[in-house]
Amino acid sequence: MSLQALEPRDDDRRPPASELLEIVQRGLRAQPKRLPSWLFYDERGSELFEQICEQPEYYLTRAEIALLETHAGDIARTLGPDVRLVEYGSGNAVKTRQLLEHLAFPVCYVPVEIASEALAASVRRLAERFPSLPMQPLHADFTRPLRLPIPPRAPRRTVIYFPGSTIGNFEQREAIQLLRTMRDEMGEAGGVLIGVDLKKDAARIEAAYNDAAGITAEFTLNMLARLNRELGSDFHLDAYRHRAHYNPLAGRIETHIISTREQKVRVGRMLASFGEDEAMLVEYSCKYSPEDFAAMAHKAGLEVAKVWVDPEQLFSVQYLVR
Ligand code: AVJ
Repeated sequence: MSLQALEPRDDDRRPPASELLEIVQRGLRAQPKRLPSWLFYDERGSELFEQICEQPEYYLTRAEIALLETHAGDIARTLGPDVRLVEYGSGNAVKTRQLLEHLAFPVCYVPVEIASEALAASVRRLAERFPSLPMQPLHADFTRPLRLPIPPRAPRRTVIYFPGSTIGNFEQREAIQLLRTMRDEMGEAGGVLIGVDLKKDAARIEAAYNDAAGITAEFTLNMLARLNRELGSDFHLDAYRHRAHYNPLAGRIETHIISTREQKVRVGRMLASFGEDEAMLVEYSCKYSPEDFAAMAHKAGLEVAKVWVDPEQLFSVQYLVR
């Protein structure tokens, strides 16, 4: 089973508890145990993720925002006028605003998000700043083929915006699959504007996923709190801990939940056993060299037209075309 094989679901199109139950039971039965990373993002988890972005060690968000700021003009010129901007995932307020501010005559903005509360919130925020920009929120799972709404006027191109290095949460095969889906959605003249975290000193990467304030650890363990709340399971939160290590061969952070003692957990009718120090995989965050990423994009039928990198070479924003 792969981490993303299980479709993300949200809080209102929440799978019937029985479906969530099945997903979790399957993950606990797997050897080694693993749960999909989208389970992090309930309301509390989304809140904690926003706090992660403000931690001094978590360089990703700051680096990406700085890149967008520094290269806003160049990025806007590269995309050209009359763009239909389709964002995968709920609009990150700051990044999306920055981008939209610099685009020439954007045709419309289409946020694609499976959590309808987050979707509505991001549209509300952006509508204040861009009152005359048509918005066509799409309540959907972007890992599946979309039915994009008919734009209010013909765009010169459709640009898929996928910031935040969320692509890193997908294993190679799934990432290629997702890039292929984007290629299909954007059409012949379209492009993909994507945030990609770069390979770098392992200590720097590990620190980003082990912040001193312990926010990431809380974010990780919130997954178990969520399951207790939604499934009535009885994970003992104080008998598990967060562990995030960089695997240099695979080029990714591997986040596990570690059982600190031998214990059992009841999840529905299932009784699962954890050994002392047993690790359950909950997230990959893949890091790429520019060459790695270009090769992967190529496998999806996309070429890198332009890359923007900060002076410290922490992060990249890349523009992909057919
Ligand atoms: C939202 C997937 C980009 O992998 O860096 C942050 C999620 N997990 N800290 C990432 C996350 C732990 C984040 N992404």
